[in-house]
Amino acid sequence: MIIIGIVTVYAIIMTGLVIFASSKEKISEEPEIVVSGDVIMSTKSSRPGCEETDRCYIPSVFDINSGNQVTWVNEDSAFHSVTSGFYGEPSDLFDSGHLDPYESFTFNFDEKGTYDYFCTLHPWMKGQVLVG
Ligand SMILES: [Cu+2]
Repeated sequence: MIIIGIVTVYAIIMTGLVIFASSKEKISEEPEIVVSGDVIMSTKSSRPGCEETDRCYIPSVFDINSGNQVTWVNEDSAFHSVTSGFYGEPSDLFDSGHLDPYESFTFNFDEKGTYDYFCTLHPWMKGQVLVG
């Protein structure tokens, strides 16, 4: 009886250690998932309110020289898009489609100008790329 008890306790401890070790592994892998980008779709941008603090797309205005590209990364847990134009009036220059969490989208800007964009899912999300 005592032996069975000891074996059971040992099994429970080992199971706990395995779970602990695998959870630690996941934490150490996390930074590799994060893609670096120029503009971030922030957490909580899927709810209205981020526009009040200018934290839907961060930064909401991005300056580049013509011929360069911009990469957007969705760091939120919800879908987002990067779509040229304004909500209800897309300009058809670029459209990322729905970006999954940690998915990114890159577009090359060859001509100077001001490029407005928005998220097709969240009308309050707006940004601009200024190409000089
Ligand atoms: Cu969105």
